[in-house]
Amino acid sequence: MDGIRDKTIVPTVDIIPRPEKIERRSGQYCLDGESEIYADTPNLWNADYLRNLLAPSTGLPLEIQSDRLTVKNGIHLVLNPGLEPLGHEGYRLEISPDAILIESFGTAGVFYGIQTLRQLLPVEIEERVSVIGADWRIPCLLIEDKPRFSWRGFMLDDGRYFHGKEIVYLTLDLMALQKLNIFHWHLTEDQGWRVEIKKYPALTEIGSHRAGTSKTMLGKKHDGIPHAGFYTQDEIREIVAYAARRNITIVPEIEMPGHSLSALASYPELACNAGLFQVATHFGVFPDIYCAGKDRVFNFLQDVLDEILTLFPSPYIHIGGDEAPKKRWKRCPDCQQRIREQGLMDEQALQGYFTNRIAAYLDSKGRKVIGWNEILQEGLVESAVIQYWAGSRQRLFEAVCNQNRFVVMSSYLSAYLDHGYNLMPLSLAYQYEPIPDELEQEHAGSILGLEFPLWSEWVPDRPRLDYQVYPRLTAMAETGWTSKDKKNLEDFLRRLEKFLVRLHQLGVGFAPLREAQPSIIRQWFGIFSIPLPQTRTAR
Ligand code: TNX
Repeated sequence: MDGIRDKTIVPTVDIIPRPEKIERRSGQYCLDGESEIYADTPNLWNADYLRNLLAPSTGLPLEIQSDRLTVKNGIHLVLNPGLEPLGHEGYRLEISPDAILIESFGTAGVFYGIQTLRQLLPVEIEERVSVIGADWRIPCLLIEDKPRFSWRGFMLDDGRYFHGKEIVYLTLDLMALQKLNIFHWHLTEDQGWRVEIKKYPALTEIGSHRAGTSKTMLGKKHDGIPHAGFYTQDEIREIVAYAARRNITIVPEIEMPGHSLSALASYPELACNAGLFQVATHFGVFPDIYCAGKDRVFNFLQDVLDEILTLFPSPYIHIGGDEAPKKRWKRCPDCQQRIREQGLMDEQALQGYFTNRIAAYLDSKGRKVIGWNEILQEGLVESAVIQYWAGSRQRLFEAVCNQNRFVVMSSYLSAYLDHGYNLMPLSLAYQYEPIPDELEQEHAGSILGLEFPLWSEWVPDRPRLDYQVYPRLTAMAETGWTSKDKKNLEDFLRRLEKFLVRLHQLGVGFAPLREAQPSIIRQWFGIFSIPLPQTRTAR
């Protein structure tokens, strides 16, 4: 029959990220026509999620029951205040021959228990059509699990290329599978503005289009193929809700003061010298940035952020801050006047003023600012979080130790998914340790976690995206969740084999292991090469 497959299914225990504690027991639970789901009221949405996950491939009714006592062969999803020590994301999963119990202190933990249960089932569970003759058996066991870090992030750069909502939804689904909980959404860039702002329609009418794309960093010539796209506010609201159901916070990034040519092309009066700006057609760092001397720039940014705040409930708002050349500010009378008025040392300090003014605004709205490590300057609001990517580690440690600042680690050399596998092979991705050795134990808690950015200069489409991200993100997800002493590369690679079959089943591509783990010679060679611009299909 069309769309139906015959399978013999064998249960194994290969979970990524590796759980804290697994205790195997004898026997098996069998998911069958009798099986029902019970959920307490806070977990009803988890019950729906579970049913949608299991019903298509199993073809089973899996009714959701509200009376726990009458549930047969049940999967129980419940809160248990006694599990507070595991935190709101930790969970307990007990599989016995006649019932499955997933319990947690919070609904997020129950959700993660479901993700673990999913990986205990054969990969055919991911089929979206009914698999005939399957035996949906799960080995009996007890798992107790909790994450190491509270910030387990992935960043998608939608500015350089607009990827579109299909990719975003899939990304959120795959993040959930890997127990990642922060989706950092880089929405504005020199090459494109990707979020509808009602008060400033030109941002998307003009700023979301570019005339073409140059395949070299310096190239002034481009391919003449227009590229465009943005998310409407309605789409964003749906995406944010979809993410929330998967325990994912979306942290939007509105870049400032640099990487902002698309905004200047739309509203040239935001630059130091109003001129004819164009949405960038090549990549790199551009001298034209928001003017720091004109108050209208701050009014504009506050208006934009006001709309962003209504769309994104995230406690954190990312304001970029990286790679802002000071060339224009040096010659701009308004910027120079601001420097004098404020008694600032130089243009570097002017960026500090810029950041602080925006950070104070967001702080007054009850949101925390996060920015790339360049925002770390004198007077930065206390609550601002630093995302470390490059630069002085000493400064970072001082901020942690003297100012009690929180940090998210995304070291350029070890966490960038846009880098080639020669430069960052899978084993290096797996071994990335976000708590630096130099940091005293008492400050380790200041590291909120880690994040893996996918900058997309060379990522124009889905096959390339899959290839860059997988399997490295899977390795990094284990670092975000699993305690350091439980991590083991060999064991991970063994579990990964099954995980890759699951990705394949989900229609997701990945770099084959021989490319993800290149020889030492190729790795050395990689140090001298930049990521290749051409697209390669993953499968
Ligand atoms: C640096 S990381 C950037 C990005 C580029 C990336 C390419 C950071 C804060 N800025 O604008 O896309 O390198 O790897």
